[in-house]
Amino acid sequence: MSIRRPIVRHFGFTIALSAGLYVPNCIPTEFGDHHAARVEAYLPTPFVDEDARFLDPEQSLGPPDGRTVALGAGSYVILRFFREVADGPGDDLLLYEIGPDDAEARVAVSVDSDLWYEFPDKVVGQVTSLDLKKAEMPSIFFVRIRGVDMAGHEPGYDLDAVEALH
Ligand SMILES: [Ca+2]
Ligand SMILES: [Ca+2]
Repeated sequence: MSIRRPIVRHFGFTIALSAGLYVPNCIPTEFGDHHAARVEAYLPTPFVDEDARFLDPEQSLGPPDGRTVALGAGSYVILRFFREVADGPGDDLLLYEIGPDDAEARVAVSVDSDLWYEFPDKVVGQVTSLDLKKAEMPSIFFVRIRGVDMAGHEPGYDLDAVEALH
């Protein structure tokens, strides 16, 4: 094992970036990041106080932690993984939602954030798993989650995290 590797692992992307080692779309899987790592785009729920704490899309990054962004009707968030998420055996993505309100959302995936595949079934419930096989994409980098209703006190689908299983 080289000397550099444990340093990069320990300090994560900050060191990788400052050292000029970061190449887009080429983060090695050894970084082990299994969760959405960046907010690529976000449209808040219309007509809701933009300062409301549940309108912070960064609450949907990283592992599930109980903190969420509320995706009401008309809103969406596009999240990016820092590594390629492959269509492996069985389901490939998990969405974590919090709330007893049965809020629903629509999920789409993309490798380039240009061409999207939106899954035909709305997601609902605390944990939803999705199989990229349906998208007919060998791998993806981006996941888009669209709110479709205003259920609950924090209106819409309360997204906590998105996890890659492979
Ligand atoms: Ca799969
Ligand atoms: Ca969260």
